[in-house]
Formats: sequence, C-alpha cells, structure tokens
Amino acid sequence: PALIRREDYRPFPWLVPQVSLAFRLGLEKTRVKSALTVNRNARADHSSTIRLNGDGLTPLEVTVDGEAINSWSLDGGDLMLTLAGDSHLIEIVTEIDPSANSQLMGLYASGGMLCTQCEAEGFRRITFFPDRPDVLSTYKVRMEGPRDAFPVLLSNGNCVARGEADDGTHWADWHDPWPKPSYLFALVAGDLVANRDTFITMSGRKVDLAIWVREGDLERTAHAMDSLKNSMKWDEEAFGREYDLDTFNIVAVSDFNMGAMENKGLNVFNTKYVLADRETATDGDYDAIEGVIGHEYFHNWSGNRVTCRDWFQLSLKEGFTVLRDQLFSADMGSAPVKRIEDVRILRSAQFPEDSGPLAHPIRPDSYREISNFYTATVYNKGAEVIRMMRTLAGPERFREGTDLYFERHDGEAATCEDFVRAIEDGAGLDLKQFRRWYEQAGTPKVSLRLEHQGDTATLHLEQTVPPTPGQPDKQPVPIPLRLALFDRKTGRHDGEQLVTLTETRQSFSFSGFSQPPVLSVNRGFSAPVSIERETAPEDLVFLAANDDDAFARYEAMQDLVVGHLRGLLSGSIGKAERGEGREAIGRAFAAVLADDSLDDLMRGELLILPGESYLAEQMLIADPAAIHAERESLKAWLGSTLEGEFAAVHERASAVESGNSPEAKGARKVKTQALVYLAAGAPERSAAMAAAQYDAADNMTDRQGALMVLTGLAGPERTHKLIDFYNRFRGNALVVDKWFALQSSSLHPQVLEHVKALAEHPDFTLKNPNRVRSLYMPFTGTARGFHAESGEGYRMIADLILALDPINPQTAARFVSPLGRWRRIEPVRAALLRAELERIAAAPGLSRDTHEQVSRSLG
Ligand code: B3K
Ligand code: ZN
Repeated sequence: PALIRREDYRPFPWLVPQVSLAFRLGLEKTRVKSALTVNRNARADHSSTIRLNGDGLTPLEVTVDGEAINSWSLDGGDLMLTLAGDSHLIEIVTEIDPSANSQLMGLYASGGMLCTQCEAEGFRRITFFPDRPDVLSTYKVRMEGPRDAFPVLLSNGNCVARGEADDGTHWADWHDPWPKPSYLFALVAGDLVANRDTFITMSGRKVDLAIWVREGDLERTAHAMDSLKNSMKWDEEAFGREYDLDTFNIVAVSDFNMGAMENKGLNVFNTKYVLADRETATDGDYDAIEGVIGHEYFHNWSGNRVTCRDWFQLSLKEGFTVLRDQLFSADMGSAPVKRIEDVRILRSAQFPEDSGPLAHPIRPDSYREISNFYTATVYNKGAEVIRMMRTLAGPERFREGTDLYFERHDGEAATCEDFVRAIEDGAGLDLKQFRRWYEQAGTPKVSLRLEHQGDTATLHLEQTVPPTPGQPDKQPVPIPLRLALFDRKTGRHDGEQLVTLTETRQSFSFSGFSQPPVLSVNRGFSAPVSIERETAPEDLVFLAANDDDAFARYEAMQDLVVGHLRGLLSGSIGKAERGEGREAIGRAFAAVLADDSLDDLMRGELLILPGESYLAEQMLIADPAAIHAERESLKAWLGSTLEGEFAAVHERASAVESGNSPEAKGARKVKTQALVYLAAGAPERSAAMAAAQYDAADNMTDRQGALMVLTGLAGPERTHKLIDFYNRFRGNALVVDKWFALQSSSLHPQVLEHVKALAEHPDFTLKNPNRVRSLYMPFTGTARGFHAESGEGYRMIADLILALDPINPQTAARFVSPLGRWRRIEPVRAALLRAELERIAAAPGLSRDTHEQVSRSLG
C-alpha cells in the first residue's frame, strides 16, 4: 500500500458545493443515488478528470448533465470521469449490503438498525466521492424505507419534510445548511425512542435535543442529557461558542469502533458513552460519559465549523477538542483530580507510544492507513501541546487566540499552522521555536539539579529529545515549567514562577534562600516531559505532605515509589536496603491516610501506585515479571503494615451515604482502594470484606470494585460472586463487558487460562468491538497473562489479530502495539514478541491497517 505524505498535499481540482443523496434503505440491500454539482476549482491545478474515491463499490449508473455515460473507469476502487467543461452535474447509483459490513465503516447494520461511520474514509464505502476533508458541500438527504423496520429516520441538519407511501414505506428529507466534508455525513434508521429536552442558546435560540436509544434503555439516558446541556452552556461561557442548528441528535449504537463520532447535528455514540444508571455504571463510567459527550459536542466548532485540510492535521481538531473536554470536565468536578487523571492516561498510553516503534509527531509526516493515527499522541499529547500555549499566554490571552482562530477560519478546512498563527496573533506569543512540538516525536527528557550557595539557589536544566523512527536528530523545544521553591522550615513558598527552558542547557537563579529550598517543579504537569532528578526521599516526603499544587503532591508520591522500585529492579539499591525505602513510602502513605485536609477523591489519587507500564517506561530494558513482583510485594507490604489504617478507611467510607455527591464518590474511591491494599497484605480478611462490600453494594462502583479484588484472589467467594454478577446482569451487554474485563485484567495467576475459556463463552463474539476489547485489551496489561514466560499470552494476541483482521481491521490493528514493545523488553520475551509479529506479517491478505502497524513494529 502506498505511503501518503504530508508534503504532497494538493488542493482538489474540483469543488463540490452541493450534494444530494437519496437512500432506499434495507438491511441487506441499500440503494444510493447521489447527485453532485461540481465546479472547476480556480485555486487548484486544472485537470479534466475527476477522481471519485470508492471502496468496494460498483457504479450501477453514471450520468453527467443528465446523459448516461460509459466512458468511466475504475482505478483501485476509485471512479474516474472525464469532464469537458467547468461545471457539471454528476449522478451515480450504487448498491451496498449493510448487513455484510463487519468493518463498521460506511453504512452498516447493528442489531436491526442502520447507521454510518464515515471518519476518516468510510464515506467512499457508501458512494463515489472526493472523500477528503477539504471538499466542503451542503447536503440534502432523502431517506426512504420500510416504516415497521425503520420508524425513525435521521440525518444531519434539520428535517424539512416527511411522508408516507401506501406500500408500507415512509421517507424523510434532511437538509444541513452548513458546508461539511464527507466524513461528517451520517444517517441512522431504526426502531428507537428518544429522551427529549431543549436548550436555549446564549442568543436566545431554542434547540431541540434528543438522545435516541433502544426502547429498554431510555431510563439510562438522564446523565448523558445533563452532560449535553452542561457542554452546550460551558462552550458558550468558556469559548464563546454557540450551537448553530435547530436540532441536536445523539444516537447510541452497540457496535462501534470508537467511543463516538461528531457528525454534524447527529452524533453517533458507542452505547458505553451514553447509558448509565447507578446499578450498572461506575463513577468512572459517569465521568467518561460526561467527557465524551462534551468532546463530541465541542467538535461542532473545533472540527466541524473549522475542519481539517487533510488528515495530517488531525490534531488540529483532536488535540484541541481533547483540551476542551479536559477543561470542561475539570470545571464540572474536581479540577486537580481531573488533571492527575489526564496525566496518568498520557503516561500510560502516550509515553510508551512515543518511545516505541510507532512513535510519530502530533502532526505526522506520512501514513499508509489513517485509521492507525487516531492515537494517544495525536489526541492526548496534542492536547498537552495546546495546553502549553495556554500556559505561556495565560487563559485570557489564550482565549483571544482561539477567538481569532474561529473568526479567521470559520467555514474552512484549516491546518495546524493556521491554529498556531492565530494563537500567535491573538494571544501575542512568538511560537517560532514552539512549532517543533508539531514536528518532532518523542518525549523530551529534562534532567535537573538544584545547587545552593550563599543565599542563592540555582536550577540547572538540560533537555534531550530522544531519537524516534525516521528522526535521529532532534532540536531543543521550549519547555514551560511552573515551579516553586519551598522553605523547608515554614513549609511555604513565595509564589509560583514560570520558567521556560528553550536551550539544551540553561540555568536559573533564585536568591533569598539561606537554606537549600525544596524544589517543586513541572507543577500542574505544565509540560509533557519526563523529569530526571535526584531528589532525596525526605524531600519527596516533604512535598507529598506540603505541596499546595495537587499534581506536584501526587508526583512526589509517584517519584517516591518509582525511585524505590527502579532502584531495586536495576540493582542500584540492594535488597538489604529495601526496608528503608519501604519505611519512607509507608510514612508517606500513613500521612495521606491521616490527613484531614484532603478530600477522599484526592486522597484516592495519592494512594495509587505507579502502573506497571509507566514503571517499564522508566527502564531502558524492562522485565515485566520482575516489575510486577516487586510492585506487588510493595503493595502487600503496605497492606499488611497499614492494615489497621486501611481497614479503618474502609469502615469509615462504607458508612458514607451513597449518592452522587463528591463526598460519596470519594468515599467509594478510597473504599475499594483500601480493599486492594488489604487484599495484597491480608488476603483472608479482605476476601470476606470484599464479599461483604459486594453484597452490600447499591451501586456498580462498589460492586465492581469488590469483584475486581475477588477475581484476583483464590477461594470460593471469587466463583460465587462471578456467577452472581453474571446472572444479575446477563443480557445487559455493557455490564457483561465488565464481567469479561474483570476476569481478563485480574491478578489471578491463572488469568491466561481464564481468558482462553472466556473466548469460548457463548456471549463472546469477534463481531462486537466492545466485547473484543473487554476480553483482550485489559489482558495485554497483565504480567502473568500477556507476559507469561511461555509466550502463550503473546501468541493469544497474535491469534486474535489474525482472526479479527478479516472481520474488523481497524480494531485488529489496535492490538499490534502491545506486541511492538519488544525492543524495550528483556531478551527472552523480546524474541517471542518478534516471532509473533513476524508470524502476523507473513499471513496472506493482511489488511492495510494491520500490515502498516506490524511492519512499523518490526522496522
Ligand atoms: N472523530 C472521531 C474519531 C473517528 C475515527 C474513526 N477511525 C471520534 C472523536 O475523536 O471524537
Ligand atoms: Zn475527537
């Protein structure tokens, strides 16, 4: 498959101002008639041929200006036509079988309904079209189909007419007045019911809102509706963005490749990000729903009104929209806790990507399959890069920058460069060097040393950006670091400062310190870098107890544990000194447990041990089994040393009345965490406690937490509660997904056998992405399962990729990256991983998606 390069971008030779589509809908056969008005693009090189992308389509009829033509040809699936003049009307008929579409791209059937997913290149599976984001058109859509099978007919924009025929069919006409690229087209036809509400915009317009779901799911849509209304209000207040249609529809579907899709006026969602009630959804699910509803809604401006010129600019809409959803969630709940969660996701998903074979800049230079670039780098690092601009400018000036961006580029397909220039002009920043953040892959490392002499503290900083595939040499990037220097006697500092490291090496001096201060740096995680520093454990304990920046406090706890475990694993700390390190960690934990000034949501963050993948990241070559064993052993030590304290927390938290308040949510968080430590340190006592928590639960957070702990333990409670959970929730697909995920992520030594058996369970299917992900994604994080020394875990994932690839290549390709970590893993496992990658690479007929990921991983 061809390599597509960013520098090869050329405007399309034709404009397509209007599209009209007529669908005759059927699950097995849908007939599509399209009519495109095309005009020569004066701003592009002239060409008398027009290439209309197609994927798996055969044209049944082609007419130009009303005349049937036979002079068309197909080129790799694309329809090629020769056009004599400057303006034409092209009409094409195609026929598709939605029920056979297991890729879930284009028009497909899901549980008796029809729906679409067009981003990035799915529209070409519906009809022939210049399927690229810089071709903007207004769409008129006629939908027609059997009334009993598809009582609800939805598309983008506003419904302008509907009617019935005598033969049992009905139809609806939809008109979207806003020009859009084809990837934002959507239609849905099915037997659905709506939760309806209204929103009055800042200029007083009324918008009809509807969340469409299957009959039985209606009572689980309240939280999604609240989240939608909060998003609409928030975007008006925080970014001055008003909604621009009379209706806004959301549809929940259970077969979906991603989380959700921002189609203009008709967002299509994975049910996972819509449906929730206390019985079936955890606090984490509630937060995720709020975040994703916000994210898709915010795309209406950052993505739809201003879209991307080409797919290399994906971070223009995704990075910015992730930042917007992060700021929204921070405003809706606890901002410090949200920031810590964001960083944890970045470190566990994006840092490994940035240091592995799939590393790419937030604005990639080339791709073969664009679906492979919907990554943590484009999304989450992209958000961090824009957040740094906001930190450099301050929120008010940043807002002037985004106002200018929306004003300048409304109605356009823009580039990352357009965004940076608008922020430069609107916020008054010089971002010349900053643009390197868009060009270079790899997580910059900052080493620092604090020197003290007389009354001056001097901070010496040095940055390196590591080499990544295709980018052996890197330039320094500007790194904004928020910092504070604490007086270790008073426990206070004189105010936070922002320093920006722009050179490879730079020093900053601070006077007025008769004693060496304690440095708190990269506060709020002001830059997405990894900090290398030698900090005395007592300074970390000091910061963990005293820092007034919540993230820095969390970071001090993490550093304390990372330093200890890394030292033990690399041998720089002898096993004999293990006790000393543990004592320091134990004191810090005890302080966190006893600190009355902390709320439980924050306490919960401070009690989380650094994850195994983040720990592996800290080592040049990782041994997953050793990391797991050392981390578990620390957990067990904490659980038994602080058994009384954890049991007390569990008891106190269990007495908090359940509900939606932050206090109740915090109590649930620390309750299960206490159980996790107790399970490691005092398994017998905790099995009974977990079973009791399970039985007493009136909400999914407590029930899932208890069951998570039990699945890692041996003993009869494990079996009993797993059976109870399944029987209680069988038939509820989202909860059955949890049941699979709990078992496949568990600490149980037989996790591999469990996953093997679950793959044979009657509820398991390769056809449903949620189900596939719930069984196999958590498994890729298990040291004893995925990283089993026999290589059986790796083989299992490789077998999955091979079996899934012909069904759903997009989802299959997502499983390649865990296998791609071989260069950073000890030699025995590295060889096993490579062998599996080679086995996949050798399979005939591999999809473009999987092929690209496997060859990059071997490369
Ligand atoms: N824009 C969609 C992504 C769809 C990608 C499909 N390969 C979801 C989102 O970021 O909002
Ligand atoms: Zn998005």
